[in-house]
Parts: sequence; C-alpha cells; structure tokens
Amino acid sequence: RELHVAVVGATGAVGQQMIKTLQERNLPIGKLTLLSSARSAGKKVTYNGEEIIIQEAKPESFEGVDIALFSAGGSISKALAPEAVKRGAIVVDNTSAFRMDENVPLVVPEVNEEALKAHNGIIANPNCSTIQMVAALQPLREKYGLSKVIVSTYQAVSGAGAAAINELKEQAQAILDEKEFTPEILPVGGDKKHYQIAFNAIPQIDKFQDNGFTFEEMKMINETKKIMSMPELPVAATCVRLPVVTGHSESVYIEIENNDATVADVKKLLADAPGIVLQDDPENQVYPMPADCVGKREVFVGRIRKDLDHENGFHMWIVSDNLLKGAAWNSVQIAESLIKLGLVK
Ligand code: 11C
Repeated sequence: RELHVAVVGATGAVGQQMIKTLQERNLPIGKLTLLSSARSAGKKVTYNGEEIIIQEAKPESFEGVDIALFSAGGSISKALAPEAVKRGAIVVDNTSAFRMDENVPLVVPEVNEEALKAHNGIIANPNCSTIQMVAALQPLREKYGLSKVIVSTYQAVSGAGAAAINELKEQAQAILDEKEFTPEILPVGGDKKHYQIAFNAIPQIDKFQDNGFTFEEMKMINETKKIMSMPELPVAATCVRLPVVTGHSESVYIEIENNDATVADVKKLLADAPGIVLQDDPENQVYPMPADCVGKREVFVGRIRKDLDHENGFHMWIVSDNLLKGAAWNSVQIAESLIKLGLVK
C-alpha cells in the first residue's frame, strides 16, 4: 500500500536532503507532509513536480501519518515524537533526544538492522560522525573482533546546520575582503564564546561535559557502544570542526582481536562490505576526501595501514557526506528497512 510520510524540519540542512533522498529512492509514498517550526511554515517545496506548502508541526499534523522523519532539533522531537506515535506513526528521529533511551533502537542498517524489530514507535538515527565510523568498523568487528577504537574527527560546518554554513561563507568573504566580523554561532550556538571558523580549526563540537569531553565526543563514545552492542568496548574521541562545508572526515585507530589480518585482508573486506567504498591506493595518491563525497550515500575508506608497534593495530581514514549517510540517507534507509521487515502496519 502507499504510505503517508512526514518530514519534520523540512527547511533545515538535513530536512532538505531528506526530501531529496525520498525523491531519489523508491519508497511507496502516496502522500508527503512537510512540517517545520512556525518560523519556516508557509514556504513551498517542489516534490516530484508537485508544490507542497510547509505547515507548522503540531500534534494533529501526524493524523494518518505512517512514517515521520524528524530533524528539527531535540526539543521539537521531545515534544512531538510521542504525539506522532500516539497517532500511529513510526518516528525516525535524527536528534539526540532519544538515542540513549533503552527502549529506543539506535540503528545503522548495515550494523544492527535487526534492532528495529524491538521498536516501540520511535527509532533513533545516530549522530553523523558515529554512523560513518560504525558502518566501516562493523565488517572488521564481525570478521576479526574489535578491542579498541580511538578516533579524531575533522567535521564539516553543515553538521551544525544551515546557519553555520552561512557563517563560514560570510567569514571567509570578510577575511578576503579584509573586513571585520563577529563570530556568532560556532562552535556551539548556545555556548558563551564563539570563534572564527574560516581558515581555522576548532577543537570543540557541542558543549563540554564534566569529564572534559564534549557532548559530540560522548555521542561518538556512547552511541558506538550501543549500536555495536559492545558496552565494554574502549572508545575515545576528539572532535574538531574544520572550515569544510559538507563531508566529515575521521582518523580512526583500531585494535582487533585477531593478529593474522593483513592490510590486504582488511582492504578486501571493506571493498566487499555493503555501503562502503574503498579508496586506497597510496602509490597513485588515491584516498577519500570530503569534496569528493558530497552528494554520495556511501562511506569512503582509505589510508589503511598497520600500526608500527602494535601488531593488532590498524589506522584508517573514513569520510562520508554527513548530511546523507550521517543523517538523511540513514533515516530513509531505516524507513526502507522498516518496510522490508514488515514493521510498517
Ligand atoms: C555536528 N555531529 O557535526 C554534529 C551534528 O546529534 O545529530 C549532528 C548532531 C546530532 O555538529
């Protein structure tokens, strides 16, 4: 049967990619409802040649909706996701509001699609930097076992939303024009200080926690353990914002349990893994870069090498479009998995 799908946060950086991804994929959509905060309501979006007016999201907006994709910020998800579920919708939520709730599956289909079967109406889409990392680590974990993960990220400004993209562009232009400017958004809209992002690197994404890690770093740590069902896995993260518009990059060090695996074995495994593209040919200077990943749904892996001191240690470089696999595409992929598994009534 044809489904009624809603997108909440339709005007945001992720919401726009959700609409585009729905258009590109073959979900049986009979009706698409586009919702947003009151501020953006009234705008028009063209979907499959038809003009749709974005409406303000309210509890009643979800009457008759089968699947609701939320990406309008944690407070809107907290207020409206339960309302959507009450009205019979399955919610795929792209905010951090419900991710660590034990009744909510946190899903990357290549890793833990089966977890969808235990859903109670809400499914959480993980943080973008977590998704691309676990998608690449899962095949290694399955074949060789995984005993440690240390990641440093190089994250794009679009992860912080459309306003942060504008901030980067305006600052870059101001610097080229030798004009003054005042940083207003990055590293975090809600924090006390704001810093220049153009021609800079900021080692803070989201707010600091009491343990000295930022919330983004804690998301990578806690979400990785939950998605992989490995609560004891040692994971450490350092998250850095770069003046890149789209495409998160990650330098990842892992230790595996098996000590016979060669670099060639790891490359072959990743080259054959679902959703992964191996781009690894140092002789010809082939490796993933964010500029090449924009608009692509896959996770790109390269620079695979064995640690020089630890025989079970490997280093790699993982890049993906943070708005697609990191957000919109993973959410739509979850919707596709729900349909495939017969979980949409
Ligand atoms: C960033 N990873 O790049 C963040 C954006 O928890 O879904 C995603 C925030 C989230 O700023």
